[in-house]
Amino acid sequence: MFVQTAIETEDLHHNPALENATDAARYAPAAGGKLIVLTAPLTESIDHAGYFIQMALASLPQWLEFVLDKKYPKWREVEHNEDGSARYMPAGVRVLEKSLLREYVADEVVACFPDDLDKFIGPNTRVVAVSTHNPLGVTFAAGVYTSIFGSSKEPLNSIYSRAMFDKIKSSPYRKNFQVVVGGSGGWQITQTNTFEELGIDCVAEGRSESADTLALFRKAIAGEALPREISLAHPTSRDAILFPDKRTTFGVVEMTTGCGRRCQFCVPDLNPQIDMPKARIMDAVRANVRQGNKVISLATEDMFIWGQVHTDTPFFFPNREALVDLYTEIVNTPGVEHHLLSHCTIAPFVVDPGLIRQLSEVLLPKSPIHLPLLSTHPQKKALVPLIGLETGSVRMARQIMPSKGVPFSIDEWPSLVLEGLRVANQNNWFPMMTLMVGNPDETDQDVRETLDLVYEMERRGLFAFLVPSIFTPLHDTRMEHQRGVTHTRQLSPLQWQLMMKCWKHNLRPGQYSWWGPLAWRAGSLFMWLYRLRKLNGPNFTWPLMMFAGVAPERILQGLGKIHVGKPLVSKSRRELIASLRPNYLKHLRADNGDLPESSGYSAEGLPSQRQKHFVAGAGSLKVLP
Ligand code: B12
Ligand code: SF4
Repeated sequence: MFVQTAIETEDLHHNPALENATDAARYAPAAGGKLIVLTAPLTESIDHAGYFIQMALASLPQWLEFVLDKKYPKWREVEHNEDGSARYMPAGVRVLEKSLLREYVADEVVACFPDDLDKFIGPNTRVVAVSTHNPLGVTFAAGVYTSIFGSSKEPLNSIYSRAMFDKIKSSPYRKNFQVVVGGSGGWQITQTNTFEELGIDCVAEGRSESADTLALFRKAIAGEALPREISLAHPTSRDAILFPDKRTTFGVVEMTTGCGRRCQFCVPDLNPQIDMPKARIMDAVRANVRQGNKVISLATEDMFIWGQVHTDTPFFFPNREALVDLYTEIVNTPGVEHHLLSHCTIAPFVVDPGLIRQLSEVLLPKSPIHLPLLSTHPQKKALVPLIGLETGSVRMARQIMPSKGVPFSIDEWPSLVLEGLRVANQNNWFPMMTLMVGNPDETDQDVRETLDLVYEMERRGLFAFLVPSIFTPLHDTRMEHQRGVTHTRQLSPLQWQLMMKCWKHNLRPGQYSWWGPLAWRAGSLFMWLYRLRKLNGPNFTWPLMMFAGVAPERILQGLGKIHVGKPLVSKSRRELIASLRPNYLKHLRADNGDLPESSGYSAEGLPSQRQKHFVAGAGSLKVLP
């Protein structure tokens, strides 16, 4: 269907902006451009070198771009289809594209990289829709590192996003189209009120499947004024979720929405808890592979709820058979060479270590991540899911994430983390765990307790990449109006120590040579002398000295400069299970052991478990009578 637009194309030829336009802009796209042009920042679209490069782009300031250039000289090289459109795009763009194709013909909609916008924006263009994850870098674990490293507070991702918006804003056809921004980072525009500066007409919050989205685009195409902000409804059923049949960045395919653990600071948890049908996940996997993707990653807040949403069993008791079946089929799909994990939670590692063991067997061979000093896998492969640790303080955990550890009580949080990590490490899972520093109401004692947990991990030889970030109140969350630390200069000595201790801990798997850590530490001392001491203030000094290893930590503690975590006594898995509500015991797998003797459950499992079958291939779970 070609849509008749309210603004006539002739207007454009009188556009004074064209008189001063660059050559590229003066030569309008041959067919007058596309009606709807979709794009995303380059730094969010690249499908290169795995997740970590994008996470670095979200965290490093511009002056450190040379580090990435050196390590990944080709990171900016993207692949195109024959017509110049993008061969891959973030999953958000692809779902929006699929949604629009319900109403518009393929020739009216294009998804392209920012550098190619001039090829597609023309006199016929009525909407430029941008999908973004983190356009201004004001989210957690992003702004913080750029402010530690100084000069510009903006991470690279923000620099590239701004360049994209400038390009759209300066298009000679700008008067004829409206700019709509959506995706999980749209709120950053609203919160910083950068509509004018970035040339944005409307920020749309929510899902593109919704009828509201189609109505919004109709309005934009008709040239009607758009609201500054609009909410788009989230589908409430799995069948209403759309799956792209085009290639996505990193082969991202949605696995679940929502979570259910109700952490106060969490955005995705506000969405309905939905697990996607297996058949549709597999279609999207195969579509990615057909179009040249060798990597697949299932996007989720907690992979362990899949297969257990709205069943008779609470979602926090993972459905082992369903999960193993799904992942087995994905990694065995011809063409899938690698698989990357996204997010999960720690409690399932304690609930069902057998599941972790089985998943390791399936997933490790296809993991692109190698950790030679940590992994016991013959090829030194490792699995690195993202898990929220957030705090080691039970007081703080009760306040901000009371259900994070269900079925266990949040009072057991430190034990749960230590025990979960033990199971994870044993199976070659070395998670990336996020910590929140500077929560509203956080006391020195809370930070000390988090340090105690980090030191205890070290004492037990456990490993996770620890990624501390400064508390960021995200829009619409239950903590939206709370304020914590907003600047690195406001961090207390203990909060700085926690940040630097985490990074010191993270150096462990990188210690391939005697000189590596030495060079890193000498470099950090140099940076401190050169610029960081002025930038981050006096509270940063001793934590940095600790990080650089100028003296043993015990000595720094003796001088009263740092807190060396005290040993923790934690509960074993058996003890944790003994602390569960009796009615939860029936959901535990007896083959993991550790069930209370008084429960009378045998190693064959419980009657209820033996009756539960996963109907493979049907994409649904059935409890047979
Ligand atoms: C996979 C993933 C990643 C991957 C890949 C990202 C990529 N470029 O493809 C990696 C690991 C690289 C990554 C990195 C980061 N991520 Co991330 N990531 C995710 C995850 C798990 C899935 C994203 C996804 O593809 N979802 C599926 C698609 C379909 O959903 P969607 O993008 O939201 O799109 C829907 C709607 O938003 C809407 N929509 C999207 N675009 C548009 C556009 C318009 C115009 C309209 C109308 C609608 C619309 O329609 C779509 C569906 O209908 C989400 C959590 C989640 N479940 O969403 C976190 C999440 C988006 N990430 C988050 C964060 C913080 C980051 C990092 C900053 C972390 C860090 N410090 O390194 C970086 C930033 C990277 C960067 N380049 O700047 C946060 C975002 C918080 C925020 N902005 O408020 C989330 C929500 C995780 C969380 N629990 O908080 N991430
Ligand atoms: S466990 Fe993670 S995804 Fe779930 S509510 Fe908490 S922060 Fe959100």
